[in-house]
Amino acid sequence: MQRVFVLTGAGVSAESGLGTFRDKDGIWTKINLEDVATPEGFARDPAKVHAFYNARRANLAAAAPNEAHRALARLEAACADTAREFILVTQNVDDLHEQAGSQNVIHMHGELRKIRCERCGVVKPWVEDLALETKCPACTRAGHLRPHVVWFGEMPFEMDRIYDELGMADLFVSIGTSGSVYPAAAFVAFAKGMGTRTVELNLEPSENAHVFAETMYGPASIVVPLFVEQLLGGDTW
Ligand code: BV8
Repeated sequence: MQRVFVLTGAGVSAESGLGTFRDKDGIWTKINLEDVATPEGFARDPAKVHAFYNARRANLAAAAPNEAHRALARLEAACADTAREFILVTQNVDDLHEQAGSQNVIHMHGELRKIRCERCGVVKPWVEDLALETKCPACTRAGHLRPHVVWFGEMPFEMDRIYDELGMADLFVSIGTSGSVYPAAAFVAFAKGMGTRTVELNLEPSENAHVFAETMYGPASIVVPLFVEQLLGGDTW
């Protein structure tokens, strides 16, 4: 096995204290995603959207990577040591993978700790609160800054590169995602169609659990290190 492709979702950061979206008490059970995760919602009430992401930025400041994030960083290092390719595509906007040491990461839904100016196009790291009157650090105009995240109805980032990598992978591992948001939810069927080994690691079966050749259920901080140790100790490594 030469090329590993890992997809993660909110479940990988759940034990770090960041909320998931569709579980019981999930984020979308408390706030209407149309109001805070769509361009229309932002146009309608930008202050509400800024408050939503300011609260999540504050949560992230208090969060730390868990054993699942660390196990994925170990897997990436083991690939580098054995001339294997590794890519981590995450739906998450937190930077816990990077904090744990992951390097080759694509944030297909953007990043909570970055902002984008819709007037001048600049993208900048940002950890404080954001408000309508915040001035762009580049063009200095206020009223045009938004979180650098992908809302519903917007095109996820780096899709061409993602499909290239997916087409070349011989192992596809999906971790901590309900398989309910597209196009990420379609990756496993694409990988399976390419003859790739497909593995789901999740707390419970996702919406597309039936597509995976192999599954392991339990908290990510348990099943991800276990899977990585089995992989690195196995005869295909
Ligand atoms: C687009 C923003 C097109 C940042 C998010 C078919 C094809 C293409 C599109 C669509 C389609 N059908 C519908 C669509 C539209 C839409 C969509 O998929 N809607 C869904 C609801 C049906 N998709 C889009 O709009 C996408 N854009 O397709 O554009 C286009 C084409 C041309 C031109 C322009 C546009 C954009 C989708 C991105 C939206 N942005 N986030 C933010 O605020 O975070 S999505 C949001 O959901 C988050 O990013 C989140 O990561 C993502 C997926 O959720 P999960 O990560 O899976 O989280 P969830 O809570 O659902 O599940 C958690 C899982 O973890 C559970 O399974 C649970 O069991 C498990 N778990 C819990 N605890 C643990 C655990 N596992 C392990 N250990 C634990 N401890």
